[in-house]
Amino acid sequence: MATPTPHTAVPQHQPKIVADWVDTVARLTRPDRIHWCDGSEEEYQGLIELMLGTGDLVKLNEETHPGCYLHRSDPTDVARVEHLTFVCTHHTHDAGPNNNWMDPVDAKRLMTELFEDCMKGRTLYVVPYCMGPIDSPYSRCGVEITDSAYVAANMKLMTRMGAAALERIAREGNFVKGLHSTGELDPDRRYIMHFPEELSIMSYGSGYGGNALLGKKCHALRIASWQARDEGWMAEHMMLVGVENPRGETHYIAAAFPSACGKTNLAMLIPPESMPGWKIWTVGDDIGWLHPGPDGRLYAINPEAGYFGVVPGTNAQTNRQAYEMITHDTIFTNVAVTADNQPWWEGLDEGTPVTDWRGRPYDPRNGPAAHPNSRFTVAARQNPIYSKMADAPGGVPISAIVFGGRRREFTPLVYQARNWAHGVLVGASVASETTAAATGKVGIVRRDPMAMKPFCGYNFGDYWAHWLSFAGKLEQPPKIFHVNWFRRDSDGRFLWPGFGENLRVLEWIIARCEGRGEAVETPIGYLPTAAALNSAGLDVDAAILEQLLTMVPEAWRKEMTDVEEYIDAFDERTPHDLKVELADVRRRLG
Ligand code: OXD
Ligand code: MN
Repeated sequence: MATPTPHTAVPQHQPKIVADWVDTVARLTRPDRIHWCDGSEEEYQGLIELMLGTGDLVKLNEETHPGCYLHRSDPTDVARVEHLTFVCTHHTHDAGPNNNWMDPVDAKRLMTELFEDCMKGRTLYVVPYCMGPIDSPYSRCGVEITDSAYVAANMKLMTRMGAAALERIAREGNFVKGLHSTGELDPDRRYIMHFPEELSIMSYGSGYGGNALLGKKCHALRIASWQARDEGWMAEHMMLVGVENPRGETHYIAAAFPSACGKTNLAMLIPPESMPGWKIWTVGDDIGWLHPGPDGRLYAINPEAGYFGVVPGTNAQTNRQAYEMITHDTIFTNVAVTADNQPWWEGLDEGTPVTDWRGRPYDPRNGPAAHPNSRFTVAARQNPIYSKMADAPGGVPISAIVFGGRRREFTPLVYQARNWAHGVLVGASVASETTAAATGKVGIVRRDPMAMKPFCGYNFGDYWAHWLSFAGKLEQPPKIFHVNWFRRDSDGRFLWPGFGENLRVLEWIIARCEGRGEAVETPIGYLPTAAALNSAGLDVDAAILEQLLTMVPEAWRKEMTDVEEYIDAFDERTPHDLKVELADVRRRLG
């Protein structure tokens, strides 16, 4: 006999397609209670109170940080788990060598066993959400079922969550299904499974953002990239920023950098004093959905409504907007605290930690006080430079796409691809040092095409073909660039000051988009001349600048051999045109 579902507080307009699924999940997971999230402030406060009661949250200093809370995660659950993340397609080649693959039938069997009865004694939260402005044709909805109040509260900050999303789902009749349980937080019983062919996700055993807030990486990148390929758009690991020049003209730039490589800082950049009149407007800091627009340009929306940013290093100099934004109404995860209960992290130039991220008395012998991947969750509207265009249903027109990685050697500060197809090769060639955003060794250079290695929901070979196809879909494609803020000298010191000074590079990029900006042609693309880069008030030696703007052929010959080896691993799925671009660069390099 079927187990009856427990008492359910249902909203008035409960779409049957969602209710039926909730019912099925409840029969499997057997929660004590079901809560349909309406997305209201009162509900958020209720979730906070509940977590203060259970000890899942600690209240921070109300005077200095009103509305701020600290969550300490399980110490084994602090980052994305790429080795436990799977794309489950009927044919293994559709997931590609860039993903871990499991047969969908086997994956379902494994996950069904894990989910069976797992919500006994817990509340099942139904979290309807919309990725993107609620009235945008480019937005897509999902429902996350979770047994974590922390996840429900974070989803409220990160997405357009609640009643309006549920109404849209009822109208459209479809949604991405995301099922999540923290399970026992046992690293040996932890899986993040994606079923792109049926637009669903099952995540078990982790409460960490990228594994558990299913709207973000799982839906808005892995599932959406698959949907985007089928529907003729792109879901990318890109921040989106409006750069306004002193004449009041704004260009929008999309930049794809791997995790923890400065997308949030670039999206909130503070112009240096020597560049008066420039303004920056944040559209998004992590994900961009890009669509060909009616005028032949590429338009972008940010599917998210909040930031889940890396905390360490944030201070009034590196990112004043973020620093101020997280002084109120913020959930911190895995930071340290001071004696008067203020949040503390490495790189904060004030205060002293007394308790580390694990809740132990701070002792430097135990490592950093805040976890290197400690995070803030905050609603985007708290950002003082949140773009008015971030809610525009049609998105913002993109002038330039910028790829970047964390490379200590030879990759120049900036260069421009010759054209769209060459730009796709530049994107496919991105490599970067690994960071604490995922479990595993930090600082190892790995290939991370388009910064999508952990997030592309299908075979990279097909993905590059999809990218190449946009040459025919756009009359005015964005210009494509590559940047590297992370070059170092032999003593490990950074050669480029970064942060606000990166605006000088954006200025050159914009000039190139407008058909200005002096450049020299090299085998890898166009590099700025030192004179073309605005250096008024810049504190960098001419010789260092020269080094940053030089292409070293021997290093690039080796680099392109590595790239070739990498893209060839995708066999017959690697598009011929990409190989042609690569051969062309190799020929130019001699
Ligand atoms: C993120 C990530 O959290 O890329 O944005 O890991
Ligand atoms: Mn990211």
